[in-house]
Amino acid sequence: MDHLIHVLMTLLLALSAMASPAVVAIHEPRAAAAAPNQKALNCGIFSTADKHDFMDMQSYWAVTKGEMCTTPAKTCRRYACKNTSGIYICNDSTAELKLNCTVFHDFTNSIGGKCCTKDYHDSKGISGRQWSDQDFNVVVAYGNCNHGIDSDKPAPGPKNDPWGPNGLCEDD
Ligand SMILES: *[C@@H]1O[C@H](CO)[C@@H](O)[C@H](O)[C@H]1NC(C)=O
Ligand SMILES: *[C@@H]1O[C@H](CO)[C@@H](O)[C@H](O)[C@H]1NC(C)=O
Ligand SMILES: CC(=O)N[C@H]1CO[C@H](CO)[C@@H](O)[C@@H]1O
Repeated sequence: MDHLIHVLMTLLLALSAMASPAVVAIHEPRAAAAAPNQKALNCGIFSTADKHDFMDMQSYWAVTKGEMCTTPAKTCRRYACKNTSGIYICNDSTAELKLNCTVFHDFTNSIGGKCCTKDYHDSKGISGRQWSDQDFNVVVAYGNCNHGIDSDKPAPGPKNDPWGPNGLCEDD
């Protein structure tokens, strides 16, 4: 009996010794470059996207695919467009911006959660720019899907129609 207990104890110790390296590995710090953090958020500064079309794009745009998002220097690249709504990553730097698309999800979530919060029934427009601490920003705004992905910069509309076809951005 004593012998059996001894064997079992030894086996348990051996198993826990095998298990522990995996546990340690999970807690190891990530080696990759620092993930971008969010800085200032500007709401309603551009012609708007439609809230429903934005929500729809959120479910399939690049961030859902785990691919690399490559944005040329000094360019706003449109990563999704639906009817008259767009999602953009704008690289302010003179170098190409290449990051895993998944890092941008929190940026558009921030815009969707904090900008133009009024109910869709009362106001369907949404626009916003979420800045990062790494020389790029992410934008939800009006988009002309007939234009090339790098040819439009998000902007306010003309004085007589600043919000564009999707209407104004309003908060509760
Ligand atoms: C991007 O990140 C996701 C989630 O962490 C990961 O599954 C995917 O493999 C990464 N893609 C690349 C190209 O590294
Ligand atoms: C597309 O957007 C315009 C306004 O920008 C709207 O009048 C039209 O109904 C939309 N079409 C669809 C199919 O959602
Ligand atoms: C780094 C880069 O990949 N490209 C430029 C555009 O913005 C990025 C932010 O990651 C800057 O680092 C660049 O210099």
